[in-house]
Amino acid sequence: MDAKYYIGLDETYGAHNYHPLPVVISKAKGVWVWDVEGKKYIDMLSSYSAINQGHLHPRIVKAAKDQMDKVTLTSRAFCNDRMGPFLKKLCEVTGMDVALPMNTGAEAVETSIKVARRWAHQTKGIPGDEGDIIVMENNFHGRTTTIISFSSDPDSKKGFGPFTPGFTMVPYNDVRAVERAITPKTVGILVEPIQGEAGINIPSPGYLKELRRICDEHGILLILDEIQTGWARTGKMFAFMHEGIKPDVLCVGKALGGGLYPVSASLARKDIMDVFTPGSHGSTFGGNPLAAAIGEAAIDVLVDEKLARNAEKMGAYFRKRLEEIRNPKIKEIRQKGLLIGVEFHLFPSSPVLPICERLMAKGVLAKDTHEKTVRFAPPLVITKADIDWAIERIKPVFEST
Ligand code: IF1
Repeated sequence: MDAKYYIGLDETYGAHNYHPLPVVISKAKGVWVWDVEGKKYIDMLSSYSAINQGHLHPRIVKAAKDQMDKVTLTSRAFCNDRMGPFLKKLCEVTGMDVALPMNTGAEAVETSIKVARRWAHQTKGIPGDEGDIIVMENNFHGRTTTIISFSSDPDSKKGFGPFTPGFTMVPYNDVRAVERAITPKTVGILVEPIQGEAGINIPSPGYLKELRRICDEHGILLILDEIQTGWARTGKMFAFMHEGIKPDVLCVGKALGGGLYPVSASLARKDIMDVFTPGSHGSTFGGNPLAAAIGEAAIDVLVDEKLARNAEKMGAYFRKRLEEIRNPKIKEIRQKGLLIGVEFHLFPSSPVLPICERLMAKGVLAKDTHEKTVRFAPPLVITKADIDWAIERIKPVFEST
């Protein structure tokens, strides 16, 4: 069966909520994927940073297989022998006190919103239906009804109302705007350390530190969404570690599942998380033994293989190689570790999608973001030789754009 056959099935039987590049992947290993016709590509997206450890990392696959022979699901009606060790490791690697395991990123964000609101209700006396969370323009935190309620992207929202109130939007990377937006009803600030979907939008150095200061001064919570920036992607285990600060609430997901399974969590200071009581929040699958075994192995690989350090080194090398490409239509390269955006001047006359299609034809899988930026976020196990292989193919495409 060729690619057309599978794409036809998707189009006939699937909802039309995506416009994927027309490549049908049937096999993967490390930084490489193969399509149904056997053509090899380098994966420069890593499923939006969910495969930082590389496809089918043997240690994570083994952990999953071993666990599948024991027990995979207990629900939280009972305890299991994998969740505790997993949560302990999760707290140690993030520096947070306690964790609440969920499955998808959106659930981790929802959990964080709920814990922050209830904390403000109980400790600050803000009435239960009046708490306000400050969010940023061009944010991306997921797809639930509440989360899209505070999106500034009309595509994500149109027709999906009524929306959840309780969010105030300010421009990203604008400390003064945050200060101006604070009222006695403010619960906290929800922010991505780098805005992924907005086009690899890197704030000024010190931004998170300033937000930390504001939160301390006003007694409100700093809620960081590190679902995309976490797990070594930017050259540190978490992006907040670049600024020597700590959040009050932290959302993690994506690569915590090692590319095998959806595993996410909301982590917080103990006194904050204590507002959750039995019955107030939960998930059938959150913290299940299979997820916990995979999550533990996913963390072990990141730590033991020093993937943060590799992301830092390979990110700098990738950037240097991209900077060698000469084309006045390249407006800017934004890079932190192996989260890289190359913005073109082309938009709005033409979006960068055709560039990604031409890269695909050459064997490089990358995805555009917001029509003017090509994003590169390869698995963090990438080597110099892999980057050279990619650059050899990226260069002619970028030069002739
Ligand atoms: C899709 C984007 C990336 C995220 C941050 C929470 C979530 C995400 C910072 C929700 C998810 C994904 C969703 C995916 C595409 C992808 C994405 F383009 F949409 F914005 F990475 F850049 N916080 N991001 O980036 O996590 O519930 O999906 O597990 O197709 O919607 P989720």
